[in-house]
Amino acid sequence: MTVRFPENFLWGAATAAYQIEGAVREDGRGESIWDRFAHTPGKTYQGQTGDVACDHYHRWEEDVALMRELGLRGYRFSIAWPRIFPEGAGKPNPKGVDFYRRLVEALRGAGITPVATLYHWDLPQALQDRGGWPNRETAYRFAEYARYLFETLGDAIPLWITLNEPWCAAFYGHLTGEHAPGIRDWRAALAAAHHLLLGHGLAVRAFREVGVRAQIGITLLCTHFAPATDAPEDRAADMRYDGFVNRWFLDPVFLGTYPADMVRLYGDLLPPDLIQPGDLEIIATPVDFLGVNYYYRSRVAHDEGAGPLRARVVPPTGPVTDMGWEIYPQGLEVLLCRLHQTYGNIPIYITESGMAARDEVGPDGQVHDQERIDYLRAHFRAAHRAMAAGVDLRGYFVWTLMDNFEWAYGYSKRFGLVYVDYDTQRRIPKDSAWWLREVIRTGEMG
Ligand code: JSK
Repeated sequence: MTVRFPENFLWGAATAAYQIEGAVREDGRGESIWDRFAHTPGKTYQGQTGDVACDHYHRWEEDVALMRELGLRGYRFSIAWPRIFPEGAGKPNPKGVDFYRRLVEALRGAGITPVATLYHWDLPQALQDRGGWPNRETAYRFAEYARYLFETLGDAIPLWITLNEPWCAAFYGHLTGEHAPGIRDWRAALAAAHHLLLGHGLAVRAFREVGVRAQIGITLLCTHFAPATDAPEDRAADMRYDGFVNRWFLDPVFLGTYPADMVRLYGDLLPPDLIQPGDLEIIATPVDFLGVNYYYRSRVAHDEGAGPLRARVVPPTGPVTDMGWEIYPQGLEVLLCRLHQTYGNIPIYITESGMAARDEVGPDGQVHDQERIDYLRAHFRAAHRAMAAGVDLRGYFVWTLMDNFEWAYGYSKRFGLVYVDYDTQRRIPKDSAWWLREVIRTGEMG
């Protein structure tokens, strides 16, 4: 069956500042929690850091030219808060703003729609020193930073995203400690999650107040969960995991409530003064679209010993990526249809979807990543089925434009459409990049 996407479908690729830019001490950039975390021994693969990464801060012109050559229609990047406000607040740093202004102008000149994420995990360390996301004040600092960018770059960027994957920022950052700032505490994680959402809502309000002629949304990790078996206790565990990862963020943004089952489950992990009167109204300030990051399915089993969730993820049985993540395209269709049913007919962009593979440059100088092509094709088809079922899907951004710093995994995981040789910074488009170019050009994938 031929699958055809609409003419104006926004096909693109995504990146994030700390994962590609490097130049961490240039032009007045302040320290971020990821600089501090990556430079702490034992936190990342082989102690790797984003100090240089893909050197995109210096090579952005070449990178925009590459995107144009690949026929991308959209480019999702993130703005590094510590480049704009090196101390988190106070006086903005004009050189930081200039970098993103030049990038946005170059993208528009190349016919590529810029999509900017305001927070992709690189909190200014100065704000961490004052308590970070578990401190309510951080939400207000975020809204001030956001407002400044709306005033300076607002109309030049058609799509704005407040937060990327607040689940990861809150729970990898403050519960498992796998990400910056490396805290391990349920209360801190839940406080961080609430203040991230509050910061989101305040930023959306600032966007409306400034009157930016553009659209704004939030990007949430939407994982497809399924019970490990049909047993009632596994089904209940599956519900809890879904509440933990998906509903805890979707419900407040789109329904204006935290899920009651999870509020009960968390009990006194949620102190009475955390969620203040009016917070949920702010968080539920209407957005223009939802960004969905979809990677895999997790199957969940009841586990009485597994903390407050009493649930654990069981190892996948099907095919997996180099991250060990199950390849399950069907989950994307189910998820999109469920979002549509539960939260209404909201415009959706897939803001991340992709896979890590053990890519290598072959003797012919090319990178033959057939498994990534297969992965993308299957997921594009799943997205298309959801559209046929009525989901208002407007675009699809592959994670990621080029191999980059994959957080705790350092440079050991390659998700890129473009291969990066870190010794020379040479970019080599993989077969998947050329394949995607044809999909974009024709709107079909045979
Ligand atoms: C890739 C984490 C942002 C960008 C990329 C996916 C990820 C994820 C994605 C969690 C998850 C799904 C949560 C529930 C339960 C535990 C980055 N995204 N990326 N990294 N992590 N599961 N255990 N197996 O680099 O910067 O689901 O998972």
